[in-house]
Amino acid sequence: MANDALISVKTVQRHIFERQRDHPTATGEFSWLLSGITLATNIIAAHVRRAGLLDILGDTGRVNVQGELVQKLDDLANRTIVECLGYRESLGIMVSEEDDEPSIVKEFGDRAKYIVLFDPLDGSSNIDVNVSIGTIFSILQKRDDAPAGRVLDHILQPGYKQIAAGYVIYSSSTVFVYTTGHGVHMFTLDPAIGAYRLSRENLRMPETGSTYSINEAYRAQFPVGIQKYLDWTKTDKAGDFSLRYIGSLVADFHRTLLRGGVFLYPPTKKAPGGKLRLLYEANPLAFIAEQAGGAATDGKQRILEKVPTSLHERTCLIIGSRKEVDRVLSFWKERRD
Ligand code: AFP
Repeated sequence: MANDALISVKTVQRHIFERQRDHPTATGEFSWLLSGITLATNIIAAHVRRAGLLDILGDTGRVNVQGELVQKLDDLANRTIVECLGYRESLGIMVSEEDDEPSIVKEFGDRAKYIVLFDPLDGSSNIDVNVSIGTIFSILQKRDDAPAGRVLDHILQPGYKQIAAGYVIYSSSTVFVYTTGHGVHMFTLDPAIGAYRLSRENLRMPETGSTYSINEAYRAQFPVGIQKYLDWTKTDKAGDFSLRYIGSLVADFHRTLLRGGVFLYPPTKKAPGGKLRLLYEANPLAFIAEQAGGAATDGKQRILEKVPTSLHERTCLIIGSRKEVDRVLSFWKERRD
């Protein structure tokens, strides 16, 4: 029994390494970069677990580029990721949701060819109240057709160009989910050995689901079509729909990935173009959703086809089970006002 348990240990590092063997031209640099992300999130998880015991709750007093008060844990997570990735040879640029400007780690060269974009701690307003939070990341490769010095040309690529994306949710357990475009794989941090162990390979999102996730307090500000969808979820025809909203995108998405249903952040009067960040939130989660058989749109176009025009661009987001996303769109198309 004890031996069986040992034999079944498949860590995220081993998984990445085995996948790399399917690509004979792979140099291992990309795997090394991904392992930097798992190391950083492992460190962040350790701090999150002890947050109430250390002086890391509350805010730093600083306001970030998004106009939000930076929480101490936001800051710590940001610095941890920068520290763990910064010295990896294959990394050229890091872009954090927390920082105004991208940080150029080194000039692009044969080895430094990757760009990592991340939201170090998603759901900051939940930190101090012990509700699930997460880290989201997206990896791009430098463009061959753009001059190395034109940093933004390399960063502002549509989401379908991502070569990997993933997230970690710090919750009842710490879970790591990633894709490199060959399915979605899920790992759970085993605190006893400090490593992420495989929980589910080739995860599929249910085609449909009866949970909708939205901040319904903004209802009066939503387009009429979205309000009509919300009305429909409460009818006999819809059946037994449930509303679940955590307010940390990672957590709301993770539930949707496993159970099906739909997450919506439509336009509001306050944020007519949507609230969520295209590069650090919508793109990586859209990549994962599609790889798991789900869908993601801003209401007009597939998220992965949006061409970003600025670093901190925001977007509307409807993401989840394909059939439920289509249903929302059919309501919204009828009444866009
Ligand atoms: P915070 O990081 O400020 O908590 O924002 C979290 C978030 O970007 C995303 O994780 C949530 O889905 C969304 O905002 C919640 O927004 P509302 O508070 O407007 O519902």
